[in-house]
Amino acid sequence: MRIMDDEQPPADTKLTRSKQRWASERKFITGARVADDRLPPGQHLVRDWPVLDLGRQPDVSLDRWRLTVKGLVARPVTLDWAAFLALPQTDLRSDIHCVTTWSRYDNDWAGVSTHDLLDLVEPRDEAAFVMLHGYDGYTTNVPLADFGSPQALIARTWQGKPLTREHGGPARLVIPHLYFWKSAKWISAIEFLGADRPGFWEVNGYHMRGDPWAEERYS
Ligand SMILES: Nc1nc2c(c(=O)[nH]1)N[C@H]1C(S)=C(S)[C@@H](COP(=O)(O)O)O[C@H]1N2
Ligand SMILES: [Mo]
Repeated sequence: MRIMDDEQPPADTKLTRSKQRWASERKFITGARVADDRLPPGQHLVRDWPVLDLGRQPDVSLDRWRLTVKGLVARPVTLDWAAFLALPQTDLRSDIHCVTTWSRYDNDWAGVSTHDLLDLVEPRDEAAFVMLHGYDGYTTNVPLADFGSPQALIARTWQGKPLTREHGGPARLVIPHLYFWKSAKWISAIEFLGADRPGFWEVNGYHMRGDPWAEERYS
């Protein structure tokens, strides 16, 4: 299929409308203190792994896959799959917390840590935020400090197997200490910015940072 990197995803869908309504009603906000040190407030545990996206799951073959790193960096780069695999590979285990209230513990990921990616491209001093772009046209923004968390990586496997297309394969971002909408599936570009800019859900009422322990669900 065609890679829809420059096309905006449709904002007027049933999912987008109900999630906009949740934001205006501040649905799922408990105001509770942390239930335990692992499960954030308002979350419940699941054992399966739900699929959530805008309903377009791009089919990006490995030979056409590219990851572009651009913006306020000393050494912008476009990686193909071989170049991505040639970078240091890291194993990380983490929990998932989705803003729709499910959490899933003990996900084993392998891929390139954002720390190693930052070493490669060297963000300029002015860089303070990152915009993530997906092959489906999705965007989401995070502070640079969160992007560079030691737990964050561009994952290509989950539980030892290649990430499936529905979960964002060939490669997706994982930033486990933020709500999972910040973890862009089918990642196509990483853009370093001086000033924060809202991505897809952030335009639609969702938080610019998205810390689950602070219940930063909505803006
Ligand atoms: N490219 C892209 N990434 C995305 C999304 C999307 O629609 N497109 N949805 C986000 C949301 S809202 C969630 S909760 C997680 C879901 O990831 P999963 O389907 O692997 O559980 O992906 C996030 N990353
Ligand atoms: Mo989500």
